[in-house]
Amino acid sequence: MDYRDLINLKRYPVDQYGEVLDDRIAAVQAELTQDRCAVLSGFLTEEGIAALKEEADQSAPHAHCTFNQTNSYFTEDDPNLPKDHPNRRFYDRSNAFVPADKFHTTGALRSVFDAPGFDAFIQNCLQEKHFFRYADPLADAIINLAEAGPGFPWHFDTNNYNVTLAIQNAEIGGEFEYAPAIRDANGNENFDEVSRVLDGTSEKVKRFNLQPGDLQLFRGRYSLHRVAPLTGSRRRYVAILSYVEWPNMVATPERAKQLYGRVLPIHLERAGLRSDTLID
Ligand SMILES: O=C(O)CCC(=O)C(=O)O
Ligand SMILES: [Fe+2]
Repeated sequence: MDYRDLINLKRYPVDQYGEVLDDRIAAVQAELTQDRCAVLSGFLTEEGIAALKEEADQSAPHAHCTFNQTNSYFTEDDPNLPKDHPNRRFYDRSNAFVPADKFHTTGALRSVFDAPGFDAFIQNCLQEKHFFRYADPLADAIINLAEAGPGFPWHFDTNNYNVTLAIQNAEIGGEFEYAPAIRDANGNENFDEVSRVLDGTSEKVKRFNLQPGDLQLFRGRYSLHRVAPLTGSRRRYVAILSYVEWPNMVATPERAKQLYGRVLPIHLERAGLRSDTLID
């Protein structure tokens, strides 16, 4: 498909340097600084929304579904801590990813992701110096689908930022909720406020539903966030586009198996060559 039909280039002329694009980038940067979150509303055209929804519907049978229990830190239980410590509060999570290799290179999702100027635009918005596409053939551009259930419970991301494209909302629920910058890079975990968020009594929580066609940039390593539980028969669809700090990075074999249900030769070849796995 032609990206010019899918991306709202009047508002976000990613393929054309100039004043309009500079203004957009500056606005996104300001939002990110203020809130750790920026919503680029109406990033897709109506045709783009319809095409991505169609692609999500078609690819849904290929989703790899997992169910587990997780705390906000994706760590093991620590019986030495008090029972109500955030570390010990586990929530149900159900998750389904359609792996990247299930999407045609000429389909809607890849046509948006591969649009000229798209990567540079995102990099400029995020002001990231080291910025590469995730090189994992299962994971660089995926669709996350959620059916009625617990959503994605409160957590901190293991990666520095997320780039998501809203495709379809659930009938009820599925809002994005977050407490900006609730912990910091200096090891201040702020467990008291984290507990209040988990209890539903924090005043720091912001809440919104993205609309189909919105692009969201979010810094989630220090901002506790969740996708609220959802109900109804319509699935929630978001596309997740992944970038990392280093070239040639792929998931560990364990992670690929867990998230996508498969391991490719590239995961095994690269295993052991990396120092960490900072990608969710
Ligand atoms: O589905 C979303 O909107 C965001 C999910 C999320 O928090 C994540 O993938 O880390
Ligand atoms: Fe997250």
